[in-house]
Amino acid sequence: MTATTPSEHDPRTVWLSDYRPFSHLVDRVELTFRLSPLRTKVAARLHMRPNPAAPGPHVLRLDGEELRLISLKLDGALLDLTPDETGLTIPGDLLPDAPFTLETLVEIDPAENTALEGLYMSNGMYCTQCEAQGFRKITFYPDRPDVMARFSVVIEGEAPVLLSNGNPVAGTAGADGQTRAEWDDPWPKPAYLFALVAGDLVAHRDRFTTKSGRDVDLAIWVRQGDQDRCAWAMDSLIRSMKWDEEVYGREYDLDIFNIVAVDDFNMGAMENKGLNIFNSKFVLASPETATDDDFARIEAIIAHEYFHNWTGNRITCRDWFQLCLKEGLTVFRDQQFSGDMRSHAVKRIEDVALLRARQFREDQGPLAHPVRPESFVEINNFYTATVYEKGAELIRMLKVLVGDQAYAKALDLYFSRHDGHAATIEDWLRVFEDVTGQDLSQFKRWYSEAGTPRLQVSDSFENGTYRLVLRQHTPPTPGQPVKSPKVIPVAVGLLAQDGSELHPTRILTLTEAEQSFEFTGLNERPVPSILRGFSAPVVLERETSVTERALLLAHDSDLFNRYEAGRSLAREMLVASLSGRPDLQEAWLDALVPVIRDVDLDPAFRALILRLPGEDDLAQALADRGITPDPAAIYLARRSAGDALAAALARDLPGLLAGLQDNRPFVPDAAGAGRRALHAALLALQSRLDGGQAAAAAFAAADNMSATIAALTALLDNGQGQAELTAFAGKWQADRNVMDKWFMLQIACAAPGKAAEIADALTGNADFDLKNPNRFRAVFGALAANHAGFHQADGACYRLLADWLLRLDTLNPQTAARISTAFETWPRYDAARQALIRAELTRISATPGLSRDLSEMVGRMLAAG
Ligand code: B3K
Ligand code: ZN
Repeated sequence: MTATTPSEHDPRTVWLSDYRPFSHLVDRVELTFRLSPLRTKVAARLHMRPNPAAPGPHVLRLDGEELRLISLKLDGALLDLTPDETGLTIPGDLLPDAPFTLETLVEIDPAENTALEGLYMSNGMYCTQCEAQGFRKITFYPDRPDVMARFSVVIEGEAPVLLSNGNPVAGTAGADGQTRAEWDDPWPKPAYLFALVAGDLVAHRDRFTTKSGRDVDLAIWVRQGDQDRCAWAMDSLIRSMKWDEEVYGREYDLDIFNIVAVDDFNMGAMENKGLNIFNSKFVLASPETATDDDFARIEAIIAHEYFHNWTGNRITCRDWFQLCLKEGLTVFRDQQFSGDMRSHAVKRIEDVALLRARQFREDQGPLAHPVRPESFVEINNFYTATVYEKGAELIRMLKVLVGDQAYAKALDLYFSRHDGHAATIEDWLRVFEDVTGQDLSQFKRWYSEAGTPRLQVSDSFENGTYRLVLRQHTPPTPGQPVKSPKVIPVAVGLLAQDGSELHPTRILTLTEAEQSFEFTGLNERPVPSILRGFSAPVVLERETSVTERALLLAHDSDLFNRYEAGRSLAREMLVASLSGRPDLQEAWLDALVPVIRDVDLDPAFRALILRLPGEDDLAQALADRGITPDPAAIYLARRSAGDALAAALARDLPGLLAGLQDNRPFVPDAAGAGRRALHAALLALQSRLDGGQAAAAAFAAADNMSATIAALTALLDNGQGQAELTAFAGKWQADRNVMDKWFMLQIACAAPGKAAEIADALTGNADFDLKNPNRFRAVFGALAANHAGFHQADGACYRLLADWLLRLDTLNPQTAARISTAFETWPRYDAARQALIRAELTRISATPGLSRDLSEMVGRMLAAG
């Protein structure tokens, strides 16, 4: 019997194997918007013809949801057809077998649109979000990415600023306050890249000249008062444009590039052609309001959306199953960019930490799915860490396997062969095959099989030959009980016992379930450094001694694996103390403390290595060893390790902290960020020793948000900081993005047993706004991330979250579904907690009128039982 997943039984399921080309082609789209909050009129004129590549008969099915159809005309003649819940069908016998024009007039209510998909309003401003299937809430249209058309848009309203994709054609403002603008996008695009913005906005402007001499006007549009917080985003945009020219040979292709900041947004940002729309959190920054992490994230997201102009927009996806084609590649490109702008090693360590925390977690639970899924009920549920982050890892592996030069050639071929088309993973892999002559059919399994491979290693040394035996195994995932061997590039270097490099990095390509590799001519038994740079997204399972890890931590030439040695030492130590095995704390401290004291080592790296494995990570580590995690015990073990580290560094802390004190003006560069990150980590340790004295002083002296948050976090973690919280709120009350931090921190730092109470109280705060996804995430994202807090034994947090997910689902299903992943790890816990979570999931799933989004997620999670 083959395993099934719940979506297979859902009649709404869409299958990759059912893909068919669309019946018609759309050559041009002319849209006219007459804006009004409750009655926006959208007139659409579609110039269409039968698609010669699609077999007839050519019935025309247009998607459309929540639209009031006023009129429908075919080649000028009125048609009397009634739409159904999801669209409009025009029978084949009414359609000419030649080009025709279809005109619709519909009415929509942007002010009532709380789902933030389609055309909606945020603080009086109109904006759109069409990916994945929001355009069907604007007008009747074949809302699928393989239908690419040229769009021209007229906007009529009262707002001073009216924006859409492409280049501006004309704009007028009448004395009566009526405004009108015309936009034309010369590049054919799918509907999901359509965008419109209208509002009372001001621009922060700059210019960019492309390498072939095109002058581009750049503008970041924000609300009055926010224009002095756009400089960093603009600087990041200009660096991204230059980088894409230099590294990928990709130039910008319009005369204008607009970015708009919006407060109410379901995700980070959106790459609409020539008109990127951003969550304001990922645009606005000043040293007073944004932390180093915020600055780095803004830089990365600005780059990501800009890079989509080629990987996503010029070359788009044939269907939504190919989502990783644009997302995995674009994430990989933004990771490369951030590495070039900052430090490659530090960036890699951070990316892998995120991959493990989000993607490995997903891959090991009931929501596991392949990088290219085969079915979905709601596509918005598949904008996941697997599609994005694992998708990027697959590109990174490909690059390692074919080499940098072949990678560059393959990308050039990809851009020239598929420009202007909607492509597939098959197209993507074929360019690599054509360039290298390699057969990538086995590599392709990475796209179709879910789950994180386990890599086991054993070794031997005899007569100067060192032999490594590598074994791979991927545990079953929902719907995929049996896995096959993958192509795994394993980067290995060898160290001598004195820490010097015996053998530089070599790529061992594992293709079988088990394979051995030899290194010959060695004079001593080496210490292997395996999976350097994290060359593949796998779990390395290797029993090794503390001495060996300490040697790698002290000497590995690969900074990632130095970090990895430190991380695994800490993890083993904590797992050992939690499972009653002999205490490894001393050995861990002996290895770690010298690294922290080493002032010649990059502060950013030392900050990362000081970070103890997270509670969720430890829970998974225990579950992997067949031990049921006890959240409260994990919390205590981690705390006591922190106390021990603070004690071991007691004499060094004042000097180290003083050495990192920086009186220069704040610059959000990597060096400054690294120093501040190390300062923050040490300050947290110092607080364990001095009762929060240094942190309170640091809070009072802080002149930038990074320092403020570092000090406040140290205090809250120590059970203090109430006066500081009040002062913070007093100062920032009017700033939504900063106040999100205030909400988030209190819950993230809540002691076990207090999280439900604090989160509940915060939902009663006058500034809690269910309709604002950032605020909802600040509260409930933080609650889910506070491991011991969330898993409070009486289930109070489970109930609280379920209650609020149900409330949010009636307004904004997409965000409700996203945050429901808080429950995805439930099968790891004890029977009592499992029963409590199952009860909440069951309660949600039994609620009448549940959205497709949330019901799919809850159904998949429940199926794990
Ligand atoms: N492509 C968008 C994400 C759209 C999400 C739709 N639920 C942002 C990005 O990945 O760049
Ligand atoms: Zn993207």
